[in-house]
Amino acid sequence: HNQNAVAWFADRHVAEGNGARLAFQDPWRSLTYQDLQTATCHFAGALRQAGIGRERRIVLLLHDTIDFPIAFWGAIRAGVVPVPINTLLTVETVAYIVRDCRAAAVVISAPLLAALAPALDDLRLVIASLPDGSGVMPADARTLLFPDFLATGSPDAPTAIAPADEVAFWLYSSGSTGAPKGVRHVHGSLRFTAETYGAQVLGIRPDDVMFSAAKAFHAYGLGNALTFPMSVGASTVLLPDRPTPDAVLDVMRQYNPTLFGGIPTLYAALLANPHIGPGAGSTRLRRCISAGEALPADIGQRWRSLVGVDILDGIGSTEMLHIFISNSADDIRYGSTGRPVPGYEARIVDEHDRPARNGEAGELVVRGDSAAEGYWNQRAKSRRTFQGEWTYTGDTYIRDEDGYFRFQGRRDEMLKVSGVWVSPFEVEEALVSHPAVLESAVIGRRDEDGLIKPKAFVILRDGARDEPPGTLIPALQAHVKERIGVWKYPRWIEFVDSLPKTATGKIQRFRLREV
Ligand code: 3SK
Repeated sequence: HNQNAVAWFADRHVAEGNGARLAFQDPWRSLTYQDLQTATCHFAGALRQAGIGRERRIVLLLHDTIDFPIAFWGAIRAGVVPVPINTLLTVETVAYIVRDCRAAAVVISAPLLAALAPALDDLRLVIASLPDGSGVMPADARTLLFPDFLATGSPDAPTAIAPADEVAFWLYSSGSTGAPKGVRHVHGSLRFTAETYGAQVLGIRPDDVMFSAAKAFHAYGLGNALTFPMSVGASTVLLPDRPTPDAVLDVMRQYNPTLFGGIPTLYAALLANPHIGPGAGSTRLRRCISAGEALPADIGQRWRSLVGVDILDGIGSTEMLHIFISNSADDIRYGSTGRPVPGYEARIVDEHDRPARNGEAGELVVRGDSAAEGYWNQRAKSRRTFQGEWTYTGDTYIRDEDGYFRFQGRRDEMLKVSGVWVSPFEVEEALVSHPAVLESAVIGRRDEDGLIKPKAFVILRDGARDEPPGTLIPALQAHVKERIGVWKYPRWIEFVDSLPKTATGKIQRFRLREV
């Protein structure tokens, strides 16, 4: 039978008589599984009509509205490869990606058009999505409004017959250095992540309502908001705007989601919000998950006591599509990333690829069937990352005596201080456990003798002050020494109002090193 992912994730529910179930809602519109099937058939037909054939790429530069799943699944239905990308990228990066993947068209949220227009110069077809699905005349001849584009496609467009191993979509992974890399994922990987993490850790059920503050263009958000709910015929609430704490709390109160996907920075900001309380405003919240970077223990514990729900912290990667190590509902150890998700294997290796002993830091490598096929046109990088069945993550981890994995930092961010490895993350975690600290980022800086020592950038909580003046820095240094060891304390502490982050909330330490 056809292993095109759209058959299992979308059409199956209609065939089983569940077409009337709600699949997606955004602030303006909602979509049942039947509506989704019809709209994606139109989208596939419209691509065909526009002469965009099998395996061509189309870039999705979309906010989270119901046009996102229509374009993503419509392309997959046609055998065309959707490439969702981050809506916050600079015009230069968008131009690079559009060229790199040789996009045949772009589907773009209309509010982004003006700023990103120079990146789209060479495209023949631009499909503009207005947030509320309404119509405004397009600016030029090659630009079509989303509904007008859909109308050009016959709803009888056939679904491309695809094996599970055919590339279905790409994501772009932006490391701390170098140009973003096109990560090519196959149809079968979507189902694998849904049947492993989605079913066994998130524990998603047909009656769930999911809300992912992490956006659908990111692998974490894509699983949370699109594939996991669709794997069981559940529904998703989409928030097109930036997930500020106030916007998130509004969604929680309005839609009462049962599941919530966030990232540590957002959980920290929500905890600092005066309106945070039981269920974070939802009367039905039953499970929260976190990824993107390691969740400091203190944030998990405070969330548990204020909101009344645990946060299951895990780690995934764009290359592995979703989370492969995680805490789970019956096995939570705050401060750790948990243990391998059933279906995945993980090990830690030293620089000679030998297994590290328990407690010894090394690179995390992982095996599981959702690994990407490779990077597009980046052979050397593909060979470093995808070695046989194992994917090298570039993250430094230790496994403790009880088998729990603990994040130490990116491989290239670990600090050797006085001959001993220091994890920037461990120092950051110690700092945020101080009541005055909201967030922190730690990098290595050379002292007057040219030796590397930790330096911290710190955002203070509202109301926290250096009072009496000059006392807070020594207090924070003493706190870190006491918690994690005297040699690990930050020799310099700089108070800042914000930290450089990726769109998904990961601290960009390399940008702090440039300051
Ligand atoms: O950063 C993560 O932990 C993550 C999780 C799921 C999917 C993708 C990523 C990068």
